[in-house]
Formats: sequence, C-alpha cells, structure tokens
Amino acid sequence: MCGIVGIVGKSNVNQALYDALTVLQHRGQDAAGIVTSHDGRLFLRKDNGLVRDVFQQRHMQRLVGSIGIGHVRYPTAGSSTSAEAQPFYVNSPYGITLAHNGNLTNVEQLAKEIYESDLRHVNTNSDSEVLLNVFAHELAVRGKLQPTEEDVFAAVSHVHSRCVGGYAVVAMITGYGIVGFRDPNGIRPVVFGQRHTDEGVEYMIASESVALDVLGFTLIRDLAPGEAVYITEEGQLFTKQCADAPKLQPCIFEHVYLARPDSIIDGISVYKARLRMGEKLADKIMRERPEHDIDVVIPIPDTSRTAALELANRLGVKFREGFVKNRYIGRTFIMPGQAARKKSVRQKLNAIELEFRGKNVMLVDDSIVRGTTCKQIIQMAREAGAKNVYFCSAAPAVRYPNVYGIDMPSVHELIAHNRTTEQVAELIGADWLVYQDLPDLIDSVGGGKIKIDHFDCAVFNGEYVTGDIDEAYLDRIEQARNDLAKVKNQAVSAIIDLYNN
Ligand code: PIN
Repeated sequence: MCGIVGIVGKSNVNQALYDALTVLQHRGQDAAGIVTSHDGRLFLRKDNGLVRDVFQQRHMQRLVGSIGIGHVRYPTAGSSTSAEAQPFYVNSPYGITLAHNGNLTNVEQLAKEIYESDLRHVNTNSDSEVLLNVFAHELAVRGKLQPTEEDVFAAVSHVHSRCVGGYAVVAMITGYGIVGFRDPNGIRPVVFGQRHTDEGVEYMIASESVALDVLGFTLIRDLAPGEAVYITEEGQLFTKQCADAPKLQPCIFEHVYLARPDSIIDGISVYKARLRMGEKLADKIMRERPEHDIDVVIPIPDTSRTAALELANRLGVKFREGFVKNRYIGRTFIMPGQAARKKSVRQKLNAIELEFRGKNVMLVDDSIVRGTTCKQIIQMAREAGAKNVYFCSAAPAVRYPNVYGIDMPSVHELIAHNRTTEQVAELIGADWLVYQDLPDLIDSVGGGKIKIDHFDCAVFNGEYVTGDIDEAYLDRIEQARNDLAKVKNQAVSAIIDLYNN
C-alpha cells in the first residue's frame, strides 16, 4: 500500500506536497519522494524513510516549481531499496515522472513486452517502473511534440488495455501537466479537489480525501474506475473515462484499516463504515451468545477504536481504554554481539491493569492476519489479571493473499488459512473469538447512503476481481516472497557478522 499526491499550484508546491505526504504517511512508512518541475527542469528527492526524515531544509529548497507529485511507499512484493523509492522518471517522451499505489498482476508479461517490442529499459524490479514505461510508450507512439489532453487520455486508455491489477496513479508530464488515473475496477482509491488562492485555482490529486481536507482543498470527487483527470500547468482541468468496461469494485480492506477514518472513499465515510462494523459485530454476538458475560469492551489501538466503541454501545457494555500505545517507537539498532530483534508488542503497547483485573474482557481488533500480535496482546490481558479474554475481529478471517498492492504475508503465514474460527481462537489463546461475517462487512461499507455491492474481498473469499489470478500465480508470488525473505535474512546475518568481526 502506498500514498500518492500531485499538485498543480500557483506558487511553489514543495511545502504543500510535503504536508500532504505527512497526512498520507499511514499509507506507507518505508520510503518517500517528491518531484517538482520549473522552467522545464525536474527536481527530485527520494529515499528510504519517513517523510520527516527524507526531506531536510536543503532538499526542500531545491524542490522548486508550482507543479509536482509525491509518494510514500509501503513495500509490496518487490524489494525495498532506495532505488525503488518513487516517483520514477523516464526522459522520453517529454520527461515523465510517476507515482503509483497498487500492484500489477501481469507485470512479467509487460516487462517482456517493454523490452522486446517497446525497446525500453527497466532498471528495477518495481511494477511501477513498468507501468511508467507502458504509459510513456503509449504517449510516445502518438508522435506529438506537444501532447493535448486527448493524447494523454488515449495513452491512459492503452495503459488500461495492457495493464492488469490495481493502480491509482499520478504522473507529471514535464512542461505540460499532471495526469491522475485509476484502474478499471477502481481497486485503489484516488480523489481530486481544488482550492482558491489570490493567484487563482490550485488542484490536488491524492490517495485519500483527508489530504485535501488538511491542506484546505475541497473535494471535487473520486476518480471513477477507469477514469483519468488531466490538469495542465496553466490550470485547465479535463476528465475522461478511458476504460471500455469500467466497474467499481474497490478494495474493502481500505475501510478495515488501511485508510484514515476521516477519509471519504467513493462517497463512503471510513469512520461510519467502521461504526457499522461494530454494530454488526454486536448483533452477531447477541445472536450467537445472548448469555454472554462480557464486562468490558477494550479496543486494540488505534484502528479498531471506532468499531469497538459502537460494539460496546450496541451491547450495552462499558467501553474502556485498556491499552496505551507508545507513539514514539524508535529505530532498532543492530549492536555488535547482538542479533537483530524485532520490536516486541510489549514495547509498543502497555496495559492499564485496573481495566483487566478480575474482568471478562472483550478485545477488539480490526483484523487478524498472522495472529502473532493478537496472541501476545491476549497474553498481556491475562497477565494484567483478566478472568476471561474474548476476541472480536472487525473483519472476516483473512485466508488468501492480496495481489493488488497490500503487503500481506504469504498464504501459509495467515493464521486463518485452512483453519476454523475455533482453531484460530485456540492458537491465539482466546476463550472465544468472533469474526465479522463477510456479508456484514460488505453491508457495513456499501450499505450506507452510498450503495456499493461489489468490492474486492479477495483476502476473505479468494475471488480476485481482475479474473486473472490462478493457483500458479499465487504459487509464484509465494515463491518470490520466500526467496525475498531468504535474501533479507542473509543480508541481516551478513551485517551482524560484519559488526561482530
Ligand atoms: C492497526 C492495523 N492492524 C492491527 C493490522 C495483527 C493484525 N493487525 C492488522 C492488527 S493500525 S495479527 O493501523 O496500525 O492501528 O494479530 O494478525 O498479528
């Protein structure tokens, strides 16, 4: 998962891009980048790290220009070197830079085509660089010295016919403008908005509406699946549907925990969707365990808080903050003579004992993926003196990998893969466990004022909306992830050896 932003402004946009990226930081903490354009020149800064660490005063001073794009990255299937930080750049045609959120599922085929037919070189393992080259090729073959909006839209149409998967994209065409587009299923979110300044109207394209809000832009709307928006350097805005058969099937996991609760995606308030998830869970508990003896509902901070609050209200049970999260977790340093250790849950969360001692507690989390964290948290609740620990997941059991840009463990690491609810409860150490039912999750998200009945729910039901995912594909990504894990482990061991010798 990643965050993207693009701004066409009336004065330097570096600060606004930086601020927008900090608002989108929850979408990726691995790397960050900004590129701006001024007088036909590009200025780029990107590196691994948080936004606040990647950009120093000296970098910001160099990022001049009233138009630019930015990206925060969460590593997906590929590796996570700084060379793969975005935006990516190709010099021909025009000089195009691009930032992408999502994942292409036919990247191998595309990489082959790019090399053999389009005669282009791709220098990383990133599908985003492939996507950029497909877009650049499709714009180049139009053969125009000055591309019009129709040329840009035609190139996007060709991207849609060649690329499969989830993609929300913002790209800057040096000297001309910024284009944003969304895949024909609208899997990943993207919105655009405007703000009025003394110098005129400024436009922003962003992954989530919260970036518009915080920077004083008003939401115009979400991009429709398959649609593109093109804003010229002069501030003219054009939109066009560029896909043949678009169908809105957004990723439901955005609402579970990826997006901020103060965002509105495809007209749906993430916050309200989470409240409804809590209501539905309460109804399920009342149906299945009308005689329950829950004394207190406790959220696992932060994402589950909204659902937990409404769950408690509906059950008529006390809602209490039982865990405090350290907001300032620091880096893990590898010291000579010590093995690299992951930060434990214990360092991130601490229990307020008086909320647990002698009580039957219902812990609520947004989802259970590997089950490792919730197992430790349940243990903490017991150590704090809880009599019984029950557990609620606002999402259904995660049983299948994600292929559209969410970094998920491979299928065998998913605790619910090939397991029943009871088996998962036993493994995580809960006295009992309640998962949200998928129809209830769909209704929580798509059953409010804005009705959406199709979502990408593949991690729950194994049905991939692009229709191209088979066992062989899943086996390949599993293999790639295992290989990557091996390489990473070897690299860590090599660093430790280096320190020790
Ligand atoms: C919470 C994100 N959320 C917490 C991600 C961990 C499952 N985990 C999925 C719960 S937040 S595990 O966005 O960081 O606030 O129990 O499956 O190991």
